[in-house]
Amino acid sequence: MRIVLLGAPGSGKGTQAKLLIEKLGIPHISTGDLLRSAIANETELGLKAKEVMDRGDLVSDEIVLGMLKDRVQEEDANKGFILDGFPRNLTQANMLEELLVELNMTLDYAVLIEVDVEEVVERISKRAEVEGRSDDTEEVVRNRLCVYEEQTAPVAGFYKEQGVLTQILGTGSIEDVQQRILSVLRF
Ligand code: B4P
Repeated sequence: MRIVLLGAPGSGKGTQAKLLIEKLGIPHISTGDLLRSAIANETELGLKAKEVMDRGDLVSDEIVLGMLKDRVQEEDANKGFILDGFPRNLTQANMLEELLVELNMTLDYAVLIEVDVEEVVERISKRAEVEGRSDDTEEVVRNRLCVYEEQTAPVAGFYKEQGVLTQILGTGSIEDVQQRILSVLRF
């Protein structure tokens, strides 16, 4: 099964994906995690990405696609994967479509997790206290939300046209949201 998780920063994509891997037995591929690991390892790519991420902007499509292309071809992704944080704009959505055709794969679900802005800001402020991520300050989060509205929200329309979009209410407990997602997946 191949799933794309969509939603604003802080909507719970990463949180839900980590729970889904246990149920579905497929890997969680987060472009945010791949980028943060490149930063931690101080690779050339990581150094380029850090400045962009610290502003809350999107890293270049080519860099992210390059990382993703390698990751989806690893053995553990043979039976499927949960993509979290990609595609982030319509260019990336088209890139993913071309990549899947090239690899003879199809996408089964695009799950959009919907949470309102103020809740998202509150959740990320809490995370900032615990994890201290440099892009979790209120000012950067507000920019990430603008980038989301302008560039990422239209991706839901792209998948709606393809007939694979499912919208899920992302408020309530983490377990409630998980149950809502599981109730729409056929596995
Ligand atoms: P991401 O790593 O994708 O970060 P995110 O949008 O904040 O989502 P995340 O998965 O971490 O948080 P979640 O909603 O699960 O991106 C970071 C940056 O990387 C981007 O700004 C960009 O610069 C770059 N990037 C990544 N992908 C890219 C791409 N494809 N192209 C270009 N650039 C890219 O959770 C947030 C918090 O909410 C957590 O603390 C969690 O505990 C809490 N939470 C979750 N569910 C909850 C619930 N039901 N109730 C209460 N709290 C909840």
